[in-house]
Amino acid sequence: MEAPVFPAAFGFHATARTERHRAPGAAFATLGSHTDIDLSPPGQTFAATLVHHPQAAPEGARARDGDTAVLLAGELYDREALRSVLPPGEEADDGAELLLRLLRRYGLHAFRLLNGRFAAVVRTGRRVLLATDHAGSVPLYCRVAPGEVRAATEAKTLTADGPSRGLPLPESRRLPGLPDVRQVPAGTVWEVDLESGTTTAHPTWRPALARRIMPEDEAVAAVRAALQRAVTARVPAGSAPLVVLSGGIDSSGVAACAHRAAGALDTVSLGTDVSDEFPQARVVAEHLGSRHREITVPTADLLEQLPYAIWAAESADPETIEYLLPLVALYRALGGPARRIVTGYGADIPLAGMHREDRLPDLDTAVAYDMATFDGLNEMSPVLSTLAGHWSTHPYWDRDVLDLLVPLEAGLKRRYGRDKWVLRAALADALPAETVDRPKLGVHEGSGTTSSFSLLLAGHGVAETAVGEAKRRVVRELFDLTVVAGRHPSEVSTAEAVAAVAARLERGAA
Ligand code: IOT
Ligand code: MG
Repeated sequence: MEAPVFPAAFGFHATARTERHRAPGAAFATLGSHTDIDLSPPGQTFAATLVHHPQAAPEGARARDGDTAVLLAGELYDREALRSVLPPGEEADDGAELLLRLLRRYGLHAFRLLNGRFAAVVRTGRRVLLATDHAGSVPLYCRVAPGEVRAATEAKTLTADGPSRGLPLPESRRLPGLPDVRQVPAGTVWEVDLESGTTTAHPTWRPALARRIMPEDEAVAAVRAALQRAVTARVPAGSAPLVVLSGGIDSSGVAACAHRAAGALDTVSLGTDVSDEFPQARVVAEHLGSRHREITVPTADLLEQLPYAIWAAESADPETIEYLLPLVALYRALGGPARRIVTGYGADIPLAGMHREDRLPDLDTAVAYDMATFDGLNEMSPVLSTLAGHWSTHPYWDRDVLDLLVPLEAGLKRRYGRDKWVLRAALADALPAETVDRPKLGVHEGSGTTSSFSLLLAGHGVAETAVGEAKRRVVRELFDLTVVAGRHPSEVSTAEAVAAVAARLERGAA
């Protein structure tokens, strides 16, 4: 079976209760149609609002069998393998139904089998399972109290609520300003006893800590094959995917694989009035014969979209937000019908691409650190694009690609004076030589975001040494307004937040 263009659901807000209850309406940042579903057992509640593409089939996001009901936002990439383990006659094509049958066979260990981009809630008898994919790429938040579990793919939908009755939960990220809302960690199933609220964590995936030695040619062939497989699983046959293309090795590699999988390709590049990488992206677009677009967003407009990026990512981490801002601006500027977008995001993490020197110990320190700290940053949240109606997916963070890339010994990542050597070598036949040899430029650099944000702060009198702290405060302020207080980002101004933070810093300094 071919992959559909859109998953059955982009997200959800779900309520499980030991009593009857009418769930409140949810205000998602995700753009789409809402479908209310009711999977309640007699006298109790298991109900949800799904948010989905208007032409998607939201029935695919729910399934039920006896006292077990499943809710699934997002998609699975190893569907064929998953189907192959089910007894004949029990195969299900996809989505929630497939998950339900796997749960029947493996219990909650079914989640250890999944390679996907999803968040799931399962109600089975008196237990509720809350599950994330290996990367936590679809954020999943919850509020747990005795007799009630509420879970949602956007934290902001859990704030409009009555008195606080939060329970202590296993180790998890708290959100600033939302004391009762917890984020289910990446690669984890939380098993909640609905009556008591007692919660047990079951890890389902962790990044490799050991490193693996491989002959050059073997590593190169494995990387090529794994990346192609991951991209193919994300590209529906018969329709051209859209690759967001900077012209760097990561996105160009994804574009080459996507072209190979789909036979046709659309690409788009973002630039600002300050800087762009248009010539580099054009080289790749011409080489692959993609239908290519260039979109220029003025820097001032880009910075005014900070509230949108924070509202979507639900993260107050200033560095991550700076990476995500140009992408959110690009998704919002696309216009036209909703698209399936494939990105090169995430390649820098297992390959230490943000790391710029030659020493292998430092390279592996960067990989180990980044793989230990990505959780909760939400840098791959689908909301970054679904806020404009588009579904995005990240082949470098495919579970099998990560399981290959992370453990490669550092000398394969940095070799012959090249960064990301193994990836460059894997793509040498598929891309122009100048693309394969091009050094790394971060998205925040290529689009001038970092310097424009710094300049805006300097323009408000923030001293150079205080710029980092000022950015942290501006991002937090915008988080409080959009995520915690629930203001729409169109009503929130970056310039005002910057002015307020600059004034406070000045008073503090005086
Ligand atoms: P970067 O690698 O520059 O960009 C990520 C993806 O965004 C690219 O692969 C490409 O698909 C898209 N993109 C970037 N620039 C443009 C553009 N001008 N036009 C169109 N598409 C573009 C940061 C970064 O530098 O992104 N991302 C790191 C990870 C951040 C660190 N996170 C962490 N330690 N947890 C990454 O791995 O991608
Ligand atoms: Mg990159």
